[in-house]
Amino acid sequence: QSNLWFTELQNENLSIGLRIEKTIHSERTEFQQLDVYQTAQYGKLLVLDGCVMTTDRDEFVYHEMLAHVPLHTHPNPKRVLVVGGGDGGIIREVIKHPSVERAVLAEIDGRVIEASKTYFPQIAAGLSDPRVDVQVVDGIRYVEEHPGEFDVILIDSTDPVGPAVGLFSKSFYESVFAALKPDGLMAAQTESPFVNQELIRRVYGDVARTFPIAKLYLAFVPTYPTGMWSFTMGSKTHRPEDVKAVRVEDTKYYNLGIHHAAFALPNFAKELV
Ligand code: AG3
Repeated sequence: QSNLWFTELQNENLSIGLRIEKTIHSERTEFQQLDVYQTAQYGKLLVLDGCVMTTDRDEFVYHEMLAHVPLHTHPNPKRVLVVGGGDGGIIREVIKHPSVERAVLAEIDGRVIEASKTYFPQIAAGLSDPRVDVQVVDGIRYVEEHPGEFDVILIDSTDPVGPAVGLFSKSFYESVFAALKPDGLMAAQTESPFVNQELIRRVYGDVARTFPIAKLYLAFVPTYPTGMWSFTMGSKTHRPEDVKAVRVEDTKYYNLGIHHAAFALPNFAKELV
């Protein structure tokens, strides 16, 4: 076996290591460093600027939880926007919902989309669905230019450094609010409650000042920093606790019990909201 290891330095005191069988792809795009590795433990691994984006074996947790929790909270989601998410994993879950008529992907880096189609075909599969409109654009501008259009907006960003900083700002959540219909809702990935407390506190506060309903929920993603991952939902009218039944059965993590359990916060995380 090889003695090559991929290490993500998650902060100055913490890292995750994965044994690499081979480097599959490596390039500097216009926006970021993009690498694909074959790992021994988790299958193929997609890395942007040194950070784990997704792996073949654990991608389902994050993609299902960022898509199905908000989509089930909306009684009839027809038009959905995904900001970021160029690998296509969120789109794949979104189009499992029969009510969805159109799903737009607004990804700034077209190379991420291409790399995913080439190396992660089972994650990127949904990108060629006729209901999906793939736009290689700045998601912030796209949201600003489409007021009142969407039932659900999902923000599948990288960490709040580099190209994604603007996706964690109060002004962005305000444009997301404006881009939603009168009963629309949004969800964003918001990092780990073990190591990103300040970020979660600030983002939750900004979302709660923008939307009448704000919620934090959690899932276990093995390859992200600490494994405990948070998502922040902002909703104009619909409440996640009112969900009575699941409309999509073809899932490996999400189900009705998980939908409700995800909003139960440990005491240390309650203090962040
Ligand atoms: N979005 C990235 C989540 C952040 C991971 N952070 C990290 N590894 N430091 C994932 C994109 C998947 N569609």
